[in-house]
Amino acid sequence: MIRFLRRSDRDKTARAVEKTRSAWLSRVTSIFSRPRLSDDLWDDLEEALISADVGVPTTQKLLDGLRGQVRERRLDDPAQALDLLREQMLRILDVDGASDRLLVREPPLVLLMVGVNGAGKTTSIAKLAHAFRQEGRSVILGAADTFRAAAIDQLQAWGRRLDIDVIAPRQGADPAAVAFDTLEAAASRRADVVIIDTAGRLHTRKNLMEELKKVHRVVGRRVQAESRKALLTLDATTGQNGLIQARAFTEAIECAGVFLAKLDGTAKGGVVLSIADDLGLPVLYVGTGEQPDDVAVFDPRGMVDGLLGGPGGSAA
Ligand SMILES: Nc1nc2c(ncn2[C@@H]2O[C@H](COP(=O)(O)OP(=O)(O)OP(=O)(O)O)[C@@H](O)[C@H]2O)c(=O)[nH]1
Ligand SMILES: [Mg+2]
Repeated sequence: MIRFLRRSDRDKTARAVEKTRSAWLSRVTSIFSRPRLSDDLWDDLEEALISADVGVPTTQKLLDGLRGQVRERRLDDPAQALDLLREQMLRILDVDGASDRLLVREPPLVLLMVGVNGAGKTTSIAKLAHAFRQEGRSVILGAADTFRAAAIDQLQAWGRRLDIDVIAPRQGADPAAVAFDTLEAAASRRADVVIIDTAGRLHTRKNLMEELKKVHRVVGRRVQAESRKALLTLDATTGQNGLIQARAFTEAIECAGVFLAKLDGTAKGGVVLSIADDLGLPVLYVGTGEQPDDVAVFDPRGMVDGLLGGPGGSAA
């Protein structure tokens, strides 16, 4: 089995939630530095979690788990409760089999990038391509966003900048045809990784979602199931709204995991917990800026440390 991008980036993941941390940490610190556990403390924690876009169901789950353990172990020390919160968050983020989602028996790994308009698909593809290349893999990109000429140009510009081949649509080609051409080219060049860009689409546009399924089927006919993965790109700054859109995508096609873009730009990084818990999808990568290096292989512990401060002590 081959694992692409082996090393998870603990520090980089932690730094990606810097904005959330700075908006949040003083609040969490003051909650957990109180002398004892009280109803007030739970209420304030609930509010703090929701303000960071953890979402109501996931917040409830965290609080219920936490209170249960505090009762069971007869704890009264808020610092111990903070450690338990850390554990609960880790448990939620460790989605079953997350680290195996991108294992393939033999190359190529074929990624189909999907998501709503402007989520960050094309930029994230460039980042992944760059990271795969740095690991010594050959990469080929398919510009299956045939709606806008500018979209093809955008991917081609990345290709030139990073020295990566981009398969562009022939005159009048539809997205499925581009996907097909890209896979042909990948086979003849023996590429290790293929990434197919798609047009952003609102989850409510039925015909566009049907088109996406068609692209997915075309890939499915040429690539065995275990080697093709759809990655859902979500814009972290859209918080809980993004989740509603995400659900429509996961219902249309099976997604292996999430590329959470623009985590650097939001104080609502708690949304990662909802993605794991509500969608049941692992966050595999996070976007940390607009440059090719601004990507981290998601590390759950880095995320929790980033949100709550390092382990075994105060949140400060
Ligand atoms: N700060 C920050 N900006 C990002 C990140 N990822 C993408 N962007 C920016 O978000 C904007 C949209 O990115 P695109 O990659 O074009 O998004 P897209 O999903 O391909 O958009 P469509 O093709 O129009 O659907 C661009 O300005 C990117 O530079 C990120 O991780 N951090
Ligand atoms: Mg795009």
